[in-house]
Amino acid sequence: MLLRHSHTSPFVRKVAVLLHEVGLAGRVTFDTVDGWSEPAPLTADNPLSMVPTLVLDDGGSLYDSPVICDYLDQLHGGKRMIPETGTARWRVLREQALGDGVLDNAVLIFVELNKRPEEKRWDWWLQLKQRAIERALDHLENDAGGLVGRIDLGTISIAVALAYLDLRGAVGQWRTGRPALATWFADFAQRPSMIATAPPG
Ligand SMILES: N[C@@H](CCC(=O)N[C@@H](CS)C(=O)NCC(=O)O)C(=O)O
Repeated sequence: MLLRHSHTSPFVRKVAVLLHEVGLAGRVTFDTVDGWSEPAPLTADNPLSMVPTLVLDDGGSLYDSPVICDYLDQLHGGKRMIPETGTARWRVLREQALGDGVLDNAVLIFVELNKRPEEKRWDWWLQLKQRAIERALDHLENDAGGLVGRIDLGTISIAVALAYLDLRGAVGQWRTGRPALATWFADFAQRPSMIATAPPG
């Protein structure tokens, strides 16, 4: 399998952490692309020109990151990263949605601050996105006890989202006032899967 990726994409990192956790990292080769420049090999596999995009051995492709993670989770014989049934399944999928939602908002903030000309910056939009992230973080602080000791797609998604906030500084000091979440993340960030997938530099 070939993963079309970029080094800083947090959605790619979610897939990469899962690959390490389930022991499939050696099955995937990586092709570095810039989705923003719409390269032909990427748009051929994913008309949305987004990473991650997974190219399968039969030439087919899968996107986006939740679909790729679901596919990969069915390729190994170990403990499922997405529980198959019950309340645990819906908790994990909801946590993935929350982590991905934080990332969607953080990426939009990054675009507003780094790609849009400064004179066209829209403060109302920026603050709307920042408030969504702040509310998600407050929710996670209240729920942090339920994250402890778990390795699944829910906790992976949340950890990757928090790491991206550190990388881009989308909402400043997110740890302030959220000690339980900060402590949980400090521990999760030490996992070999997180260390192996850290963005360069
Ligand atoms: N929902 C998608 C989001 C992926 C995404 O936003 N990827 C960004 C990089 S972080 C991208 O490829 N952007 C290029 C573009 O929008 O043209 C997923 O979960 O995979």
